[in-house]
Amino acid sequence: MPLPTPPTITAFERSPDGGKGRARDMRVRWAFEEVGQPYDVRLVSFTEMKEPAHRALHPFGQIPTYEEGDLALFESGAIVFHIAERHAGLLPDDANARARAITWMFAALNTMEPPILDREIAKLVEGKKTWSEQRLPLVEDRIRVRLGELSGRLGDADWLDGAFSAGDLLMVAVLLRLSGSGILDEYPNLSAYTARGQARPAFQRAFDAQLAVFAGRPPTG
Ligand code: GTB
Repeated sequence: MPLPTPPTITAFERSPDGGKGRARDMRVRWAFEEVGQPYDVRLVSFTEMKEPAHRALHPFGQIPTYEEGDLALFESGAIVFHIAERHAGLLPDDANARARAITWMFAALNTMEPPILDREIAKLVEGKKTWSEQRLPLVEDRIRVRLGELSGRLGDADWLDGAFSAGDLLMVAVLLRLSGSGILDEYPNLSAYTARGQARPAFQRAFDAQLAVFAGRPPTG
């Protein structure tokens, strides 16, 4: 019996961070690792991402995408949700607990990630503008508001709602975008929470797999 063909995702052929876990294929890789689903990776260049063949998979010309048989998906959150729905381990069986875990997935992507992304744009894209120095503290304070609220909700729990779920996976992936900023360190329970996520063997396998792509390659391209 031939083995079923694993799903294929796309990832950067060259990454600005050299594969240190920031690009959004990382959260998809992590979800696969959590549920024990093998996957293939097709690396795409920045040029290829904007070509019609890739845009047929991803209308915005980005990574990650997901292909399995005649199903093609884009959006890391939708892909993680798809994986979590089809395999045990990332969403609870109880209907209400499952709905709450899905709510945390949305909270990670719709409430926490936008101000964090705004900070990256403020630094990387707008960093040389004359007004950047005035704007950045405002952006960072908006992040602090959300982190304070999240920190209050998490309290001293290990995970956001009972057992580790796809909600935690996305939340940790989003919070990790603050690594090196010092902002997360202001919230010890959130620092400990992200460290707990990073310590999961599935996270480690995903991180190592993403990093391995870039071994010996320059970080951008
Ligand atoms: N909402 C979409 C999703 O969640 O899947 C966003 C997808 C997205 O932003 N993809 C980025 C992309 O393809 C890669 S993840 N960018 C190329 C383009 O738009 O042309 C963003 C990212 C990339 C690299 C780093 N890094 O190296 O630090 C961090 C984050």
